[in-house]
Amino acid sequence: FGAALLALTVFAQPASAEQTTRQLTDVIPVPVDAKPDPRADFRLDPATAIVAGRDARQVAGYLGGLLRPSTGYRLPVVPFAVTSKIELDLARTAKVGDQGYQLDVTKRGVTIRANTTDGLFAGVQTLRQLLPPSVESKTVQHAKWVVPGGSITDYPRFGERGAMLDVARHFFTPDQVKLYIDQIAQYKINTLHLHLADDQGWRIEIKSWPNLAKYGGSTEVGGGPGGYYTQAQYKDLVAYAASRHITVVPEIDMPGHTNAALASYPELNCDGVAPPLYTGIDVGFSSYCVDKDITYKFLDDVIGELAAMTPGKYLHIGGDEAQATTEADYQKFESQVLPIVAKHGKLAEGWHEIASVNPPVSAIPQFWDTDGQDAATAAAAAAGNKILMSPANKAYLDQMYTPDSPLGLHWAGYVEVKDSYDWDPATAVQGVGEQQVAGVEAPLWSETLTNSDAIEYMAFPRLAGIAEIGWSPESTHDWNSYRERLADQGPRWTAEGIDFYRSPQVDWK
Ligand code: TNX
Repeated sequence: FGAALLALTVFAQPASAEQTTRQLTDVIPVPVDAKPDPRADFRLDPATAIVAGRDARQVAGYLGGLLRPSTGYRLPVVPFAVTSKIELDLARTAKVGDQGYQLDVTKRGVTIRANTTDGLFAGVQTLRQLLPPSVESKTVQHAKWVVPGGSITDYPRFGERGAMLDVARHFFTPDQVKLYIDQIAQYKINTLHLHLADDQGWRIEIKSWPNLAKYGGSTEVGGGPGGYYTQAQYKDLVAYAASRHITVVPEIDMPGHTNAALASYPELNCDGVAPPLYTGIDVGFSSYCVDKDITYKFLDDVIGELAAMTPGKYLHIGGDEAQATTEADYQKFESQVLPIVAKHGKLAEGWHEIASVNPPVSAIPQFWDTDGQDAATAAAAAAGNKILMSPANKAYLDQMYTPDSPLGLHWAGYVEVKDSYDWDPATAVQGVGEQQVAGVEAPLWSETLTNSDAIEYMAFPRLAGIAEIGWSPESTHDWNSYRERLADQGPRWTAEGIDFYRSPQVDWK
């Protein structure tokens, strides 16, 4: 009897994750609504085609590119119905808004419907996670490519789910940024905030002020060679992000965090003397010269060139940690800069300090502090401004996980996987409720990060949690469910080559 029981126990274990059909809810971010139908599983086969009309062809091409390497199937994109299909249907779809989708799986195929191509793309990310993890492999795998039967209706809680990459403290090449774009897109992140200028480096070519990039971009933290994006490279990055349905928000930090610019042009300094380039990691020591006209001529040129090559609505003007600028000067400075942003047809985003200058109602302060309160941010929310949520002790991807983390800073505390998941954007900041929240963003500062492995180690798993908080309804929030779904992502990340942190809080598969 004992032996029989033992045998039973052994047989009750699934042989491997690959052989079990996945559940319709085994997805991050967890969908709004899922109705499984176990009799309706669909299995991809060599004859499966991707059906898409003209408007959906870009997403179809992306989907084919994802599935072909591991399945080895041809997966042609065709305009008409076939027997075994994944269909992308851009059609009026009730309830899912402009970013959501409806996904239906029957024995004959998968249909994703959405009102927009953004919605179709989001649905594709869900489909991808419904397939076995080895679908992420870059070489042909022998697996049963089964998609669990049923229907999903899904749409985001907040419009903006962002990731920020600091390319100023350490420079990352266009290919490194593209890799990160591909990685964040799978969690329905729709905004990439690029921190393009700080004390240690200026990373974007400005044709009217060429020394910014050439000299101001010539180093980085630790004294490495730095680098910058030419305007052509930046436009290519913006287009690449757009192909992943991600909007780029470029940031030029000011009036502080400006040593690289001040070092490049002596006339931007109050005393007319350029400071040396800076390769340390202190903050709060630099400021533009608020009383000089040239400061605003300079910023008009910079913002003008940046606006002209940025299709998104928002430019980020920093505004944080201006300890080297007096409060009166800060007010004066921002009251001149905000109209320059508007003059070039853009709306302003800024760190939450900009809430103190009575910004236009269209401006978005980004809350980054750890104590959940800031009177000016609450006042801006009361005045109708939307607030972007990045509380550092929850959402900062550069903070160490534990005292043993080999990378990262820890001024905001240690941020383990559970910490980064356990918060609610609608109660994170006093006086800022659900309706005033623009969304969430996970910033990745790069003082201690020099390559893609380091980016991956800090972003994964935490980015997935921030993405779920920004997308899934508050009613689905549940650490135990989340940590099980997160465990499922491990084999996917391994197949993708993502070097993630294997937190002991998760029973990795
Ligand atoms: C604070 S929070 C900063 C950055 C640093 C970061 C390091 C904020 C808006 N500014 O300048 O890189 O801490 O964690």
